[in-house]
Amino acid sequence: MKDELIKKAFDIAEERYAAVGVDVNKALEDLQKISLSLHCWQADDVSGFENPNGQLSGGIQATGNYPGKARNIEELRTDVLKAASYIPGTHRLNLHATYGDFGGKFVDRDQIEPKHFQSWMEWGKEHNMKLDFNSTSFSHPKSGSLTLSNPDKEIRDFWIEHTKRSRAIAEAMGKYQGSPCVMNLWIHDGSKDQTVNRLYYRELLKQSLDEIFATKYNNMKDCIEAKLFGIGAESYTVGSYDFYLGYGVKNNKMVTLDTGHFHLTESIADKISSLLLFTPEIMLHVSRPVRWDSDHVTIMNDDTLDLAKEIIRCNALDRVNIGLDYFDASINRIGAYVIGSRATQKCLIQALLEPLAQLRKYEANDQLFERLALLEEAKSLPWNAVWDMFCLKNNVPVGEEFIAEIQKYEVDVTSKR
Ligand code: RNT
Ligand code: ZN
Repeated sequence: MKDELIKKAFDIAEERYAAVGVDVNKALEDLQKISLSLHCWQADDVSGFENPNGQLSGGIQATGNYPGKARNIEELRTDVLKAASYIPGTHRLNLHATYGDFGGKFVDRDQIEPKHFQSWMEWGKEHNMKLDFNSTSFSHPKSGSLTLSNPDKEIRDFWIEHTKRSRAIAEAMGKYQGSPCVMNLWIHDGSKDQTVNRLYYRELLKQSLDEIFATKYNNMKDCIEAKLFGIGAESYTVGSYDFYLGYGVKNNKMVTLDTGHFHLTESIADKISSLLLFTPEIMLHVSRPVRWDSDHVTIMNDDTLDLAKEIIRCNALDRVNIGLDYFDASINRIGAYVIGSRATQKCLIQALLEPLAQLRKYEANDQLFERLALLEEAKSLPWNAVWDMFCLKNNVPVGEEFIAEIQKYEVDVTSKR
C-alpha cells in the first residue's frame, strides 16, 4: 500500500478522534510499549525437542497435519523470527521446558537446568526477544492423569523437582535478560469420571505448590493457570479456577486466565477488574475456544475486544501480561502466529482509542442513552487507519500484504521440510 494513502487516512482519523477527545498519537505510543508473549508451541504443534516423536498428552490436542512444522530448534527459531517480522512492535517468546537445547541427548524433566536454555537466552538477547517460561508436566510417561497431585509420592516428587527446576531456569532467564521472566504453571491433573476424592487431590496440589514456591526469587514471576476441563479429564480438574484463585490471593501469585478455560458464555474480561484488586498481576493466555477449549487461532472478535477494553479501562497495562496460547496444525503455522498476534494488537488499539473520558462523563451524569450511543459510534471510528500507521511506523507489512510474504516463505522454506 502507498505510504501517502496511509498517512492521509491517518490524518483524517486523527481529526475524527480528536473530536471525541482521543489523542491518536498517545494510543500509538501506548501500543508500542505492549509486548505480547508469543507461545513457541504454535510452530511445532506442542511437540518440543525432548522427544519430537512423542505423543501429545494431558487433555490438549493439536488437530491437523499441515505440512512444514518446525522439526528442530533451528527451524523453530527461524519460524518464530519470520512470524515476528510481520508483527509490529517488540515481543517476548514463551518457552516450554520441553524446548530446551538438549544437544541430542535425552534429559529427563527432573534433570533440566539453566544450561539447557543458555543458547535460548543468547538467541533472545541477539534478537531482542525477552523470554518467558513454562514447566511441562504433560506428554511424559509419568504424566498419567495426576502429576503434582498424585498420591504416589515418588511421582509427585518427580514433578515437584521438575517444577522447582523450571523456576530456577526462569530465574536464570530473568537475570540474564534484565527483565523478569514470567513462569506459568499449568498441569492437566484431573479425572475422566466422577471422583470421590476431590478434596484429597486438591490438598496434595496445595502442598506441592507450597513446596515449589518455598524458594523466593527476584528475577522471575510465578503464575498459576486454571482450567475447567480437558479431554479425558471431563469430570474433575484439580487445578480449577476456584482453587487457583484462592491460592493466588492467599499467596500473592498471579493467576493465568486462558480464554479457553471457562464455560463458553463466561466473560473473561469481567474477571480483570476483580483480579487486579486481589492478586499482584495477571497473566493472559489469549486463545479462541470454538465449542470447547479448542485452541483455534485468536481473532478480532467480541471476546478479545472486551478483554482488551477492560485492560485499558482499568489502566492496567503495567499489571497485565498478555500471552497467546493456541495451536492450529491445520493451516500455515507462521501465518497462524501473525493472524493471532495482529488480531490481539488490533483489539488493543481499538481499546486505546476508546473515547473513555466522554463515556465516563455520560455515565457519571446518568446519561445512559448517550453512553450507549457513543459506545456504538466508537465501533466505526477509523481505528484501522491508526493501526495501518502503526504497521507502517514499525516497518511491517500493512493490511493483507503479509499473506503473499508468508506464501513465499512456505514455497521457499516450510514446504521443503
Ligand atoms: C492447556 C493450557 C496450557 C497449554 C500450554 C501448552 O489447556 O492452556 O497453557 O496450552 O502450556
Ligand atoms: Zn493456556
